[in-house]
Amino acid sequence: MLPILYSYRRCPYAMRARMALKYAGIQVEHREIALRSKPHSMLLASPKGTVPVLCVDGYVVDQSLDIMRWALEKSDRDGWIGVDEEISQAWIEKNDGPFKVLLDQCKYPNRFPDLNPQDVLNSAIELMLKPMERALQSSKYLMGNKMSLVDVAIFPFIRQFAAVNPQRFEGLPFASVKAWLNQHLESDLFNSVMDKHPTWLD
Ligand SMILES: N[C@@H](CCC(=O)N[C@@H](CS)C(=O)NCC(=O)O)C(=O)O
Repeated sequence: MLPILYSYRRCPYAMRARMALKYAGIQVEHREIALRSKPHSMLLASPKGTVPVLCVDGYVVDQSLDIMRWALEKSDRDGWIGVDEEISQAWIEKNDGPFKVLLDQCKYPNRFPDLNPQDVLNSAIELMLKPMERALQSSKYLMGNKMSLVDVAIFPFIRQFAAVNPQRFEGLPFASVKAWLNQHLESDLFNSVMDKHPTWLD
């Protein structure tokens, strides 16, 4: 029986999990969910109710990074996990923690009427975009000249950040980040995990 992946096409956490599974050559039964009406079978497996959720051989992996690592342990032909653990962790924690908070504040300014959108943007730039630009000026990827788990884990969030206001993003002085983002956006790997699936019904 194939592992089951509960996923949501536009969720950045699900995207990184799907990319790692695809890269590792792991076939899954894809169950596309509607966030407003989550399937009972998914909530039974993982009551916290977030995607992605991978159900495999009677156990459940319900954090996107754990799904990535699970996949890479099975197969990692280009060495996505052979990078410094501490530095990788620092990038990913910054992305998933404070940058994700700022990303949501950029995406939904109406939910944060007390915040000044320009201050939010500046904070996101200082926290993430500037350090990324510095790293990507000296190497093609965040952890060196080879793609790693870190690039794939962070890319879907930078994609969302750019999409909040594409014109504004284009105007930012981060040529290396833009080239890195475009490379991922145009990659076969990314495009192969963006197929549309009908919504799964239990
Ligand atoms: N820490 C989780 C976060 C996953 C997450 O927050 N996914 C969002 C979609 S992007 C979700 O399922 N939210 C539940 C909801 O909106 O009801 C992970 O890394 O897998």
